[in-house]
Amino acid sequence: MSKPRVGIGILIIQNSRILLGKRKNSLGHGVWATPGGHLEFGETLEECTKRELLEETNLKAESVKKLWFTNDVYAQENKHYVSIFMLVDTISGEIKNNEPHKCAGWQWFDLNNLPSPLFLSLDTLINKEKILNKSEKTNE
Ligand code: IPR
Ligand code: MG
Repeated sequence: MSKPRVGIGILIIQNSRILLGKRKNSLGHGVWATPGGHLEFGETLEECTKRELLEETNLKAESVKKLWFTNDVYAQENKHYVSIFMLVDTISGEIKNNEPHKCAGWQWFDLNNLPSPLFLSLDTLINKEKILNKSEKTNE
């Protein structure tokens, strides 16, 4: 039986807007998710955050903070991830869709008007754990 893996979700929030992309992967195809991906062997959470953000969006994370975690079973895909959400409040560079085979494109969404459906771990974070409270929503 396969074991749970660790995923990193990267929250880029500016002026009450969050950066999301529509996934084209097998896990969560067609749903809206933050940048992020698998923690590789030996990586720190900060290294993984910086690597995944650059790989997927071309953005450089200048500051990285641990925020929260979720524990999710993706029943349809028979996968189980603990996702650690990292908050990146300072970025540099120009946003590019570096992995068009995995993401339809990156867009900013108002935190009070998010698209649907959300990727399971992000949905858990926002709607079950209620972690993105007013203070994060107004992080400018
Ligand atoms: P990669 O590593 O391809 O970016 O993985 P992902 O985007 O499919 O993310 C998997 C982990 C999730 C649960 C955050
Ligand atoms: Mg990814």
